[in-house]
Amino acid sequence: MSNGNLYARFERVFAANAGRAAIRSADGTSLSFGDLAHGAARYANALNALGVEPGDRVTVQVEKSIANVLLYLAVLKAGAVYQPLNTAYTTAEVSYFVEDAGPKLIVCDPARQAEMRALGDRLGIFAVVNIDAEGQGSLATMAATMDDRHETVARTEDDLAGLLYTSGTTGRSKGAMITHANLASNAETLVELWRITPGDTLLHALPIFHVHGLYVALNTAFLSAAPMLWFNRFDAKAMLAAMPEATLMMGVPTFYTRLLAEPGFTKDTARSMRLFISGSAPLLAETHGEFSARTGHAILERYGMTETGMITSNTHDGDRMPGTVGFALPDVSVRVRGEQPGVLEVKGPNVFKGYWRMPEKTREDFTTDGWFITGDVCTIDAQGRVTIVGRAKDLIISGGFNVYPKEIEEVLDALPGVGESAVIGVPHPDFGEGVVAVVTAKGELAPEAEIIAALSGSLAKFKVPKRIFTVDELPRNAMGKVQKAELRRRYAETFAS
Ligand code: MCA
Ligand code: AMP
Repeated sequence: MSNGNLYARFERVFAANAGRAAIRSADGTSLSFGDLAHGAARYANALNALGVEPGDRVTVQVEKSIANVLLYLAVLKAGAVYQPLNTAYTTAEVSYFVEDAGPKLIVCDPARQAEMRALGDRLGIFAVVNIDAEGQGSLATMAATMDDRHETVARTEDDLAGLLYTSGTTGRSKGAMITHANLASNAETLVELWRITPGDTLLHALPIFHVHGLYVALNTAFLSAAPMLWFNRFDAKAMLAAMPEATLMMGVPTFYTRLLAEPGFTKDTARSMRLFISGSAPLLAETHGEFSARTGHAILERYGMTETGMITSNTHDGDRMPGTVGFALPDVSVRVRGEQPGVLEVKGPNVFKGYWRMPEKTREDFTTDGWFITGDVCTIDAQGRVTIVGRAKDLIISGGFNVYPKEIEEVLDALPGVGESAVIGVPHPDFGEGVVAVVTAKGELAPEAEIIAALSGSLAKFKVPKRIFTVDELPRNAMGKVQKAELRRRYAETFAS
């Protein structure tokens, strides 16, 4: 039987393209596909030397770097389970994810080594090593001394490749168990659908701790042998400078609004580009229109989730309709039961295996006939075109990052002087939605800036409300439920530019 390990597919591509450039970054670093294979092997040997065995989780919270890519590949190659964490997460947030996942190894930034070692000691985790923003650190040093041959571990397609945490509207964050087959099917489908070939060059500026930058971008580039121009973070001017050498870009809507804000961004800048893809948050029809007027390119919008990878996409050759997310991918099925609009349900080889050690939560999020319930409220037209019209889940998406109001409200409510709170998302010119909190006072309430500072101690920066408003009372309906729609109306102009 052939090896179901996703890395085994990459390995074949890397071998066939060994001499070609795979990743180039602005600082002059350049790796061929052969270098990727050797680097992944060295890191995999380092993981093994640190005691990592097939099925073990490896928690990774490091700044984006090419070394981080090698680590991702190595975890797959070693048959272990990759658990990436947003670099913005505070130690308090990371503790939960680590405790829940029970990894064999933590890879962190050197600045967090002492904290993570202490956490590791508390949880009985054997090894804590590091990689910094330049790709240096104890793990990198160790990998450099390792053999560059390593036999890719055999995995079945149903074995876990990744454990990606997503928060929920209620309760604790859940680890989505992603299999090798989930990743392989989704990446293969996208390569075909978006016509990605070795002749493409992908601008990669997304973080690689979430599905978009990690699985959608990296896996499709590796499977298709498309080289990447590498950016450790998104910077509109740097993207413009590199764009004439690229053909393909993937980004969240904020990338596109920031590019449009650059007067130097013209049709000429985009002359070699073949395809711009957007996802993770709604792309405003206005942005789509402005982009096409400026560059002549219709942005292709697609839709997905951590639990499912990509679900729908506009087509490569047909209309790319602003405001819609296109059609179910060829091997994916979607439905809305009952009246439209309704909650979209999805089935297919892309759908995850369930939530890590949470069979109850898994059952709740699947229908009895096995469809995953997305929580996105959609319409599906007669041709099968999907439009997202709302969310059944109380979720804010800010610059492509998910913020769950309940989590912020709980932290706010625990602050002295706060009576109760409601956290909402309102239109934001840069982030699409901006996080706003509305609170009532109980006794003496600290000034807005102090509340924001207090929240920043325990919550990732992107979750912290950009504004906090105080009211005498929160608006409630007859059932006593806070009327968030009313609050969103009231504070709609908060970030109006
Ligand atoms: C940074 N800040 C943010 C955000 N990012 N605040 C709210 N929302 C954000 N997304 C904070 C910073 O900490 C800083 O705070 C201030 O805002 C301004 O930072 P700035 O320098 O403008 O930010 P940046 O570093 O340029 O980052 C903006 C960004 C980044 C490039 C848009 O957020 C980003 O890379 N987003 C991509 C997210 C993504 O990959 N999502 C995919 C999820 P202060 O000034 O106070 O220090 S996967 C997914 O959703 C599914 C599966 C799918 O379909 O893809
Ligand atoms: P995550 O939990 O980070 O994987 O985020 C998944 C959620 O992002 C989906 O359930 C949608 O609500 C949202 N999302 C992803 N792509 C799009 C899109 N193109 N338009 C609107 N919402 C999107």
